[in-house]
Amino acid sequence: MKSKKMGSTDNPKLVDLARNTSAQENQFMTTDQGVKINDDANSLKAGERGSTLLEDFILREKITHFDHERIPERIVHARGSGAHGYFELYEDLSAYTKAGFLTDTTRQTPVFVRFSTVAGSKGSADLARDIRGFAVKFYTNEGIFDLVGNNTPVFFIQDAMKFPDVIHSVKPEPDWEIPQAASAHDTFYDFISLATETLHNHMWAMSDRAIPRSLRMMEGFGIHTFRLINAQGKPHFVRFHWKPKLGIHSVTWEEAVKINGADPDFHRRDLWEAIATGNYPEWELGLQIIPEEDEHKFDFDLLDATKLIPEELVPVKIVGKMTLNRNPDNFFAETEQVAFHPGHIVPGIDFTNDPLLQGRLFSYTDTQLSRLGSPNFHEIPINRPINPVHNNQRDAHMRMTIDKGKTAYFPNSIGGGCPHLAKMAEGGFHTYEERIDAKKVRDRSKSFSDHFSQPALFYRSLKDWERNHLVNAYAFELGKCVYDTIKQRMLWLLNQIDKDLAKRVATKLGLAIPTAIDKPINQNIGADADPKKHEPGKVKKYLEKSDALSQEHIHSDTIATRQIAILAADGFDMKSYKKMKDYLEKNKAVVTLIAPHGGKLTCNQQMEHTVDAALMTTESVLYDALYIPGGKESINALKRESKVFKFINESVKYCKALAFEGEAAEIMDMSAAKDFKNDDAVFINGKPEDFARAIAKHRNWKREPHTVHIPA
Ligand code: HDD
Repeated sequence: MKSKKMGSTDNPKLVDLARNTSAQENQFMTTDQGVKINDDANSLKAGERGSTLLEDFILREKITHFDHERIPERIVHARGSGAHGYFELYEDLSAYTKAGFLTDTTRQTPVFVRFSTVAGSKGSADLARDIRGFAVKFYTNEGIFDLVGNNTPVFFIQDAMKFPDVIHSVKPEPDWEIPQAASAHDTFYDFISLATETLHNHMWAMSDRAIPRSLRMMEGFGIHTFRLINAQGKPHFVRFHWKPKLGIHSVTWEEAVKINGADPDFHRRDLWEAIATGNYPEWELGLQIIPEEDEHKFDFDLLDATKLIPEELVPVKIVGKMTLNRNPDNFFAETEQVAFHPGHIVPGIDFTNDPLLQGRLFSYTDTQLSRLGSPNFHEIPINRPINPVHNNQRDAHMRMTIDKGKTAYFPNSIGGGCPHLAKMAEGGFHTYEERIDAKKVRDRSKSFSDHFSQPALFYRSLKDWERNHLVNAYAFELGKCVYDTIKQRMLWLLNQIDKDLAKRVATKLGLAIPTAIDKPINQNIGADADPKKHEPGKVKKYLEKSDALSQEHIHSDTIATRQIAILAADGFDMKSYKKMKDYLEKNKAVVTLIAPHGGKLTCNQQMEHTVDAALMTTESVLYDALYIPGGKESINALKRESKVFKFINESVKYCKALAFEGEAAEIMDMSAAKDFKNDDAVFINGKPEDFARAIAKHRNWKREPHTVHIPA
């Protein structure tokens, strides 16, 4: 493996993008036609107070361009954040695939990643309860491979035919365009309670996975079963996983709501700042590889995107690592114009008959035509491969390439038969020759009809704190619905999944669980299909639980990039402050000095310290932990600030690590923290390393049941 890490100068994709970048330094301002401009503030007029002249080409050009600056936002995943990086392979996988980026361990393959929420508009807030998109574009030497996944291992529906329905149901309701970036409304629950295949992914959406602490702290999944094909043509089924090196962490729903107000760009900022400060996010690539002969050995269908393959049944083989080490230069040019497509595959990877994947293969090119405006979207710098492109596709809007020669057809003799075809041995793509002997039907396999076993497995596998959050999420979301019939249908379904879950949600809703419902609940089926054939079956317990489904399963002991709030006022104790700050910063945490006022603070050693944020400009929910150094004068000043108590109480309530030094104990005694002196993550005159250890654990969830009385 290459030891040197791919940086900005040797990343072939970044070198390729540099061909199109433009910097303004020391340049004259010109029109789009290159004419130098000497007044950019005043239009051309018939006299100082006269009307503007149509002749003013500078004004016309500027306004015309502005008028057309917007393109349609993505129909789903409109809100997103992107970054560049590279992928490196740990071991040669040629036993399974001939894809170069999965066989050549000396290569580093450039990637561009876009994370997104699904339902909200481009300008919506980052902490919506939602699935996160996790789309990776690999610029391989053999062409582009896009792994267009999510942060959950399953999807809402089994067949692409229902995609417009599930999306229409979750998007704002069409009459009043409410609610924005939220699933908590009637149309969504109307749909999902009638289409029971949605229940598994929905349960992930109700879990903490849907409110990540950071885009850098979530898993990614390719979801569908794909095929790997080796050089001998032998296939294996595969599912792709991304495992974050920082562990999987979330905020609570109450925090999410507050963060959306305090910093709607919380995730975008976090990703950007981590990369800008050299704390490069990393994920390991994992593969679940299944021999073709094992296709039917599971209690579920590998082609069903609403089912995961428990890691206990097929372990995830870690094969490589992705590092994101460069922010985009221009959001629109890169993050907005990037066009992913699950149909962008390279030799060595192939599709399966998963009916959801099959439909996606149509949708993604189609959507770029209206979003980016032309079949030439592959020429947009962020989308073009790093290897050469030659074919007989020609013309259309905004064609950039100037194709030379007389021929644009194949076969030809005038052009010497070029571009010529590649044999398989020369890297020509060859579709896996799957044997098919079937009737053409509009139907779904009965092997897709188990809709309850995996949501039940998911619920059983969560830790107590995760289950509590999930129950609250259901209660919140259903509580926002207006129609009792919808809530009851959901309760009835939850009861099929897990009695404890249904009971707890019902209690919070103040509703009884119905013993029967008056509507058929599975409307997946076509009019002629036999409803009996498609009725969701009872819960099967093929596995008691899967530890991998709990967020506790990936740990990290680092505090790098963790945001630590230090509250202080003039006269704070320099010695203890410095000791803590130095330790945290040495371990790459981000320390923010917050004070009742902006400008400078003077410590008890009469030194000046720059205030990073005035109390009024920031909120505790934006930080991972809180530290208050001693110093009599400082503590007396902090006692007069109600926001200080908001900081402490919220930090206690949301189970964060807190440290108090010297006189700060007096403030602690005036706050909700006073009842938590023996808490594992609360420190009075504690050691910085113990505080750091508690921060690395993210939260002390054991505290949570004891914080219900805190009105934060
Ligand atoms: Fe999709 C975008 C992920 C099913 C149709 N999808 C989109 C993006 C992600 C996913 C991450 C954003 C890519 C970006 O950042 O630009 N979609 C998924 C996953 C699915 C899935 C993991 C199921 C396993 N999608 C799916 C279906 C259809 C679509 C079944 C249609 C039949 N998806 C689209 C789209 C989008 C899109 C409308 C909107 C913008 C775009 O494609 O480029 O075509």
